[in-house]
Amino acid sequence: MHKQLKVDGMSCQHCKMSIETALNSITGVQRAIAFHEEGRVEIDFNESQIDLATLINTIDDLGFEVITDQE
Ligand SMILES: [Cu+2]
Repeated sequence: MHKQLKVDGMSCQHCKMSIETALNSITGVQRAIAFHEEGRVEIDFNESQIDLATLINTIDDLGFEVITDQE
């Protein structure tokens, strides 16, 4: 499944890397890319291994805010 999330609070390359590192270390995440200048995170993941709420919580726990869940 592919999801695009709007994420507030990413200000630099470090923010981008911390989100990408955290998401890509989760079992079931195939690929996560953060675009800090656009405030956007793209995630490809296997729904049978991980759910979207967990991925959103992971981003929130890093101190960023997920604004919308675009279907
Ligand atoms: Cu930063």
